[in-house]
Amino acid sequence: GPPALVTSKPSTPGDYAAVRQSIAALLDDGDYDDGSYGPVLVRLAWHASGTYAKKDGSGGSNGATMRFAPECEWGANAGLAVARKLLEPVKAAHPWISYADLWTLAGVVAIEEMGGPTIPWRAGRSDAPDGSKIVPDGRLPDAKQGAKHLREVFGRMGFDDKDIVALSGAHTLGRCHTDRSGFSGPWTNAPTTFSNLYFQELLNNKWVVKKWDGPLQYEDTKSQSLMMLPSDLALLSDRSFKKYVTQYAKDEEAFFKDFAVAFSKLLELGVPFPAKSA
Ligand code: DDH
Repeated sequence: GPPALVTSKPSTPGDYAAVRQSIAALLDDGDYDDGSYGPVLVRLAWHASGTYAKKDGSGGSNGATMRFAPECEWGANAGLAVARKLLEPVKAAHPWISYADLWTLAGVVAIEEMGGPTIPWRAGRSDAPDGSKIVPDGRLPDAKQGAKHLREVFGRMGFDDKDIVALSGAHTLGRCHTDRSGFSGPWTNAPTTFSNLYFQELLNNKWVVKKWDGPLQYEDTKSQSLMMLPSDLALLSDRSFKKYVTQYAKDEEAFFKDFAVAFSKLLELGVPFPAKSA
């Protein structure tokens, strides 16, 4: 039947399987991008979480503050209104789930539905009443920068080199949009399948500066249809990063395992889960 029927099926509070089903039913749309909303939902989960700072516990997915200005208007979040709007019928059908849990769960379901690993996910996030806890703009990574910047941004969240490379493998999904980031094109030829293809393309192609009016980005010399951001190429030019790129290009199982751990951790940064009893 039509997805709307699935989406509007009411559920009992705590029935996350029902929410997962509603999200999964929304993913495919032949008229959107490469045929799936999966990639943009993954990006929403990541940007909702990637504002975290370990030193003071600020930012992170708890609160779902991207509902409010100025966070929803940050340049880095351009295009994510598509993902937030897509999830509104899911929220309406399951009003007991918080936006913060819904956005992170949607990223998890999208990855699993696109063939990726099972991502450990638990509920427990609540929604902030307003934007008073929005952190300063500028915490998400800048695609124009290199290895030092990546270590600063991801180190602030508590991630190491291996985590940075594993998480960057999410660029096997989706594409850049000129009307969102200014960049253009996909990283792989299978942007709606979660795989280690990003690392293979990164390693096995020759990347040259794309000649165009837009911001500095790279294209492969063979097909000239794939892209890399300056920040993606930093994973090749830095010796410590490159070690993991090489490993993940060869060993998809290792990538899936490390990605699942790192992505799950990302989505839980700063979330006040009740302490486990001993
Ligand atoms: Fe990313 N990303 N990302 N990214 N990202 C873009 C798209 C997508 C950077 C910049 C961009 C991660 C890390 C980085 C996804 C997931 C993740 C775009 C294009 C830019 C620019 C946006 C647009 O025009 O629509 C930079 C810089 C970094 C970094 O320095 C490490 C991480 C860690 C993830 C993750 O999910 C764990 C996904 C998915 C997309 C595709 C979105 C879409 O709509 O398609």
